[in-house]
Amino acid sequence: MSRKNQTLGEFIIENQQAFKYSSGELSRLINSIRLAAKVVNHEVNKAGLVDILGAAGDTNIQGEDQQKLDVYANKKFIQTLTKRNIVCGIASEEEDDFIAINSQDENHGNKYIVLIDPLDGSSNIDVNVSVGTIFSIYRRVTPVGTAVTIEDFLQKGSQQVAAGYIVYGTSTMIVYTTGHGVNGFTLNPAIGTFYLSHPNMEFPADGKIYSVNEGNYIHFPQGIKSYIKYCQMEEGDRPYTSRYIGSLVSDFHRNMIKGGIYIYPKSSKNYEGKLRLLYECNPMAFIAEQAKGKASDGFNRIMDIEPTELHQRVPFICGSRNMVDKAEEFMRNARTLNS
Ligand code: AHM
Ligand code: MG
Repeated sequence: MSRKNQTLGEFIIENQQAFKYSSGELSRLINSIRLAAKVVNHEVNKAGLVDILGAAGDTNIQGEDQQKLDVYANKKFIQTLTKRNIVCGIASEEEDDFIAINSQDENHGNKYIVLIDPLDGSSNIDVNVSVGTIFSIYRRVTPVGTAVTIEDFLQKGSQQVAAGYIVYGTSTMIVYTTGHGVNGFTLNPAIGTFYLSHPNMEFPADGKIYSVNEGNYIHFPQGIKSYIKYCQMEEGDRPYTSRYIGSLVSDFHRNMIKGGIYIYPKSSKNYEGKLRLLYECNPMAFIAEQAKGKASDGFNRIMDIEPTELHQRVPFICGSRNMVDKAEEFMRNARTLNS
């Protein structure tokens, strides 16, 4: 039974039994994410005060500049999960390859792997705009006690056991699901405790917000262009409001609370889209579906896509169910016209 003001620690313990494979391992894993989140939160919050801003000089596998805080958050999450010996493998948006943990130790019995985007929306850090962490948890498919392989990471989103995000916004929140709805916890920074503030979060079935980088409009597929025009049309409850932070976690979080749709389509500039299936789209899709929303690539359910590589990108349309249905309708109609 969840109740407001319950701490995240209490909630994890009380809800452990609801999880069908419950052995405490998943609870320990979520606990360590909670711990790392607090440390990263502390660092993000003082970002404006100390000289840790600016590109670290490295580029990640996608050829993008890494900000120093990305590097820090990446290190913190990996360290926390590795040192506490809870998972058997980690893949991070900031690492070229997955990390096998305890691969030398034949006796290790860890079942879970974690995929993480340690600090998403990082171009927003040095302008004091909210950023987020996204995580996704699976049971390994290879035998326990052996070293994890790429197969363990290339699972469909529908196989996720848990997923969540941390939003470092006006307040810091952890929002996550283990497949039994979505709950949100807000950090009380004075005492470093997360409290259940948003039990059973749900996307309204309809919404009035659309979130898309319209600067790329001319490069979008016809279906998306037509849907954007539909959002802007004076009819019924339209025009909708346009809101785009450029931080997936924050845009998603607002849309889940108020009702809305987030779109990052493929374009003639980014042929596959920009967002990563494993680190960004699958976890957000799991949360969306658990919150009665929907996530699609325009034609297919995100969580049914068979991953082929760790850093794979896909088009992403996610949010209030009726809005995503409508956007898909425009995509289908445009495809019919073009064929
Ligand atoms: P990142 O993983 O490099 O931070 O990029 C992901 C971010 C999302 O949070 C955000 O919605 C999107 O990229 C914004 O992209 P754009 O600036 O092209 O609109
Ligand atoms: Mg990202």
